[in-house]
Amino acid sequence: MDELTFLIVGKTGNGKSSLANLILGESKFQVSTSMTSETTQMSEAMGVVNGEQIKIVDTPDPVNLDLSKTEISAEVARWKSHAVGKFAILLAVRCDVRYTAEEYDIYKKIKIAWGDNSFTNHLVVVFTFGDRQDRNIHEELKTVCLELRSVLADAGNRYVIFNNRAHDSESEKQKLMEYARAPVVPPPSSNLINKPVLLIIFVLIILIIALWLALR
Ligand SMILES: Nc1nc2c(ncn2[C@@H]2O[C@H](COP(=O)(O)OP(=O)(O)O)[C@@H](O)[C@H]2O)c(=O)[nH]1
Ligand SMILES: [Mg+2]
Repeated sequence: MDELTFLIVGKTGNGKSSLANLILGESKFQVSTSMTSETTQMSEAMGVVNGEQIKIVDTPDPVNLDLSKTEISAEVARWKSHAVGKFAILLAVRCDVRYTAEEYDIYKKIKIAWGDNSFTNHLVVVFTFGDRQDRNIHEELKTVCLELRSVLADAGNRYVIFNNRAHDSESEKQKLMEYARAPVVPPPSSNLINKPVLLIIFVLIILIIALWLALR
C-alpha cells in the first residue's frame, strides 16, 4: 500500500511534535519543555503504524519564528514539497484554551502561502490537549468563535480529538489514516461548469453583432 504522509502545522506549543510522536508511537521529534519553541526547522521521520508506512513532517510555527511574508512563502513551499501521494495536513489546535485571533492569523498566513485548494482539501483539524478537557467537545464546537468555525468549515468539518497523554489513541490514528487516504473531493471546478456557458454567451454576442452589421 502507498505511504501516508502527515504534515503537522499550527501554533507553537499546540502539541505538534507530541502529536507526531504519538502517531508514530516513538519519540522521534523533540517536544518543548519550556515556553520556547523546540521546532525551528521542518523535520521528518518515518515509521510503520498498523502495518502501514507513515511519513510525518513536523513544521515550525512561521509566525513565531518572526519570518517575513516572503520567508513564510518559502518555508511553506518546502512543506508543500512533501505533500505528494496520500497525505493529510493536520492543524493542531488546543481544545482546552480559547481559539484566538492571533492563532487564526497564523492559520491564514499558512493557507495563503500554500496558495491552492489542495490545502483545504487535505486539511484535518486535530484537537490536542484532550486530557485537559472533559466537556463534550462535539457539542462545544457548535458554539465556538467564528474564526474556529471557519477553519473547521475549511476542513470540511473533519476533526479528531487527541489526548496526547493517553496510551491508546488507536481509533483516532485510524481516522487520520482514513482522512489521508481520502481527501475531500472538491466540487466540480466552476471553470468546467462555466466554460460551455461562456462559449454560448460568446457565440450569441458574435451572432448579435453579425445581425446588427447585416441589418445596418
Ligand atoms: N497535557 C498535555 N500536554 C501536552 C499535550 N500535547 C503536548 N503537551 C505538552 O505541551 C508542550 C508543547 O508540546 P510540543 O509537542 O512541543 O508542541 P509544539 O510546539 O506544537 O511542537 C510540551 O510540554 C508537551 O508535553 C497534551 O495533549 N496534553
Ligand atoms: Mg514542535
